[in-house]
Amino acid sequence: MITLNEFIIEKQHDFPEANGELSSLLGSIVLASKIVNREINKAGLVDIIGSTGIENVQGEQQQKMDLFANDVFKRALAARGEVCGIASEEDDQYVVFDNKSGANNKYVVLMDPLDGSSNIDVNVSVGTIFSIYRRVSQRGDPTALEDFLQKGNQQIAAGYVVYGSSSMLVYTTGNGTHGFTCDPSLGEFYLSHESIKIPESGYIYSINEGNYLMFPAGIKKYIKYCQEIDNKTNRPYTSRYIGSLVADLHRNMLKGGIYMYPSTSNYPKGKLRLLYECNPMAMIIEQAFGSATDGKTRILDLKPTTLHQRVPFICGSTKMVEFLQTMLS
Ligand code: P6P
Repeated sequence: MITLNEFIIEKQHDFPEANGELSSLLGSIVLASKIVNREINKAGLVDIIGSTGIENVQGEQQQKMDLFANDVFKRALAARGEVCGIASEEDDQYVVFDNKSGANNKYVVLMDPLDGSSNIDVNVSVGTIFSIYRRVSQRGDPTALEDFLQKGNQQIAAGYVVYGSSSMLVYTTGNGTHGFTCDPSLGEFYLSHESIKIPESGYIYSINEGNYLMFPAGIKKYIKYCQEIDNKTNRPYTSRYIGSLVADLHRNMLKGGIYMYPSTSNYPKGKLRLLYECNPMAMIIEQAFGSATDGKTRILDLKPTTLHQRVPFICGSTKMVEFLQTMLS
């Protein structure tokens, strides 16, 4: 039974030049996720569910838990002192740590502190998503927007926490994707899924079919394909969609499947955010031998232009993603 912190330290030795800063940064994320996990597990008992009545930069109703999680992760990252800046789904602008030590730090973190938070009130799994880069601006200078607008293929680490029937932290530093399950009696994450490999194909498709009439023709064609009787299984595919990206992607990564959030008339560029949802999830899924595209281009190769930009997002089992793309071209 190896703990997450032991695993992080052990894997640090994979990077000869590592001097513990990334391990320390990951440790602050682990600490914050334990605090958020504790509050989510008793959300119905304390005044922390429901909306704040404030609309966030995304134009969505900010949930009380969104603000709580955002604050916990930012304070944990600031306290550990390894980052020079943070960008969050919940904040319009990125946060700069410009005190003397902050300006000398070499990492930036982008995060969706609580994805799918509207599900909390009905006890459906939610998640945290994070992405870590080395800054490109000069150490000692103020953190710059360019530090955050890097291609996803420049990430040095990415991960998510799924607060579900059990809570898991799944992350990669580019040497495979590994999963850790929280033992609530100890509040400790233990290695439970080393080197996750998504089945190269599967029979689960995840999409909000309520938007069917708004989908591009190729997506409609693929959904109809999934609903035909498959000659191997003699049944149609299974539709599984719970409206929580982390939970939907986590299930599909373990069982095989495809998640789609294409462009619609409500979201002409897609709904999901490139920097702190699609890029980290794409790195995680690719390190588990899956694929992630916007329907044409590999997600990790997209050049970001704005902090909160949205992209169409298709990810999961490689053969399923590749087959869908033949219907989109
Ligand atoms: P819809 C949650 O708000 C989220 O960002 C993802 O977690 C989820 O997959 C998607 O949006 C759900 O969106 O439009 O289907 O409710």
